[in-house]
Amino acid sequence: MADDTGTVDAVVIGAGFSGLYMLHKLRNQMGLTVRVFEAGGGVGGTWYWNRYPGARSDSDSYVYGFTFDEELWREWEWSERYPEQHEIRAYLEHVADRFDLTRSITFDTRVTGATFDEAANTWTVTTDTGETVVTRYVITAVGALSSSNTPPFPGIDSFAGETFHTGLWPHEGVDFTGKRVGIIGTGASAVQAIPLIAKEASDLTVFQRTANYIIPANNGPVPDEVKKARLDDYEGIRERIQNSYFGFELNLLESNAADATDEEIYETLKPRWDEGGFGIWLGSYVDIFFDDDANAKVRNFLHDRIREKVQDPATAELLTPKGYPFGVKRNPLDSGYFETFNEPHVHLVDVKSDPIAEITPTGVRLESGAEFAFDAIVYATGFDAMTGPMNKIDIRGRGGELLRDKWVEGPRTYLGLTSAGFPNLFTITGPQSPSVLSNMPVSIEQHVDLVARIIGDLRERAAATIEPTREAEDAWVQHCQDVVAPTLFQQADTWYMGANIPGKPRVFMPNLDFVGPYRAKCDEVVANDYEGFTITREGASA
Ligand code: N01
Repeated sequence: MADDTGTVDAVVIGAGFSGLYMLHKLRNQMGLTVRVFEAGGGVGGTWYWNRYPGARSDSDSYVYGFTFDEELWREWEWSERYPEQHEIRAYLEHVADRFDLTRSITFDTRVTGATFDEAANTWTVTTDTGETVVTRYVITAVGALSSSNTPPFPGIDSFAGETFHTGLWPHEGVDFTGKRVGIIGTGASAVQAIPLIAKEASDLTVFQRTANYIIPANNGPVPDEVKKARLDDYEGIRERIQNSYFGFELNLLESNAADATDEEIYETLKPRWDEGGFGIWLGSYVDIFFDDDANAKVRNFLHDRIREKVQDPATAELLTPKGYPFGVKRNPLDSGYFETFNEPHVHLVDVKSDPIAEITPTGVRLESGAEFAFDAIVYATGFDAMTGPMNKIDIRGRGGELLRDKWVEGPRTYLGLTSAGFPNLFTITGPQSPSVLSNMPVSIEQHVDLVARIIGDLRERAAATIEPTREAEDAWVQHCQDVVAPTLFQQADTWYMGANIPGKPRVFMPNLDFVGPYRAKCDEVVANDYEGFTITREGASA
């Protein structure tokens, strides 16, 4: 199929990590014609939109990039332990240039719909700029956290000052110097932004609904000898992260917190705390994910650290998470978050006990009647995660079924990559894959490689479509529930559970098989001649 007729082999939605690599794979390596549509004005996805102060990845930079090309991996040098937003965007621009990707990407264009034509076995993709493209394959590379959530507070449009959402930050930046700022939310975005906004604002009020377990990032330059050792170990690092639990070089301990004395707990956790990063979470005792008593031992350690950092006991108490286990809500990493609350111009307001009633022309009013006046309000209120970006698009499969209708009780997929009744539609790091429970670039590479493999096989067989059977899908949905059931993950109100969006079904959305075993499962499906899938030939129906 040719590029210039409105007909292509594949349409990719999104030009972040996933979309860029998918384009490279399909167009450069396999020779397909591909159109990529990207809502932003440049490449980067998450890193195009999330430009709030302090935005950086919580993954160590040496594993926060592509590994599919050794030269690319070697030639890009990150400046710090964690890559900062500008740097990640520059990296992705470099990737786009290096592989000549931009010419196949249409920017400032949002895909509004994709409809499957059962007679032709093609998809018709429409955009908000009025384009229509017919294609054999649709790959959603829309990201799990790209549909920003601003709670529908009454009066939200009445505020006379400036408002910002962390996930849609102005490109030119924001100067808060001398301003009275209110920030709603204390998730990973807020935890990064608050210390920096506090440096500029004359007065900063933080509205907290749920205190988070927050771990030091311990960011800084990486010593030269560490950099060199990593450069010498490309194959090893790649192999280890691909077969790991979470896409990092972190392994859960074989020993249990339940069996450990308080001293042993301290000796195990303190070096991980000092090291910073996810080691205290994803490289710690395995039983903290299953056993609340074991989990409580780690919680106690973390509570002590908060009391060490926050001077005012009442504020420390409010910043201490309660009512849910450690590690089942995404832990933010911080650089001076707790210490910021020692500043006299920074105030913490508990909106769990006294929720926000409305946004007023001058600021925020709580249910108790307490009022706060601001020059600017920052919504650090997160995203309609995982299913949100997919559900924004009118994706119609066989019989005109809308994907969002099919998913009304929660996502239904096979392997988190495909959905029955939606042939040749692939969802990179979609719900029910490890996705957000992993270091994303690792899972993205795995899914992109898998999709390319599937499409290559289909073309070799001159097949028209692939889609999962309802039985395989039902079994996968059940499997995802079975894996999470014995864990503590479902006890907390998290965006993993859809709990941050009023009315969203309460379903644990990621897959908890872990990165390595999930990869092995996908490989097994392919090796078993696409077990669980139906493959049709041209002219045949499923
Ligand atoms: O969003 P969040 P985020 N009234 O959903 C609060 C990734 N990320 O943008 O916890 C009052 O975590 C809400 O309260 P509660 C990362 O995976 C990565 O910070 O629901 N408050 C919460 O405090 C992360 O997990 C990186 O009770 C309300 C906050 O808003 C994910 O993105 C950096 C409210 C939202 O926190 C999302 O993080 C940043 C209401 N009505 C983000 N509604 C890096 O790797 C919501 N809240 C660097």
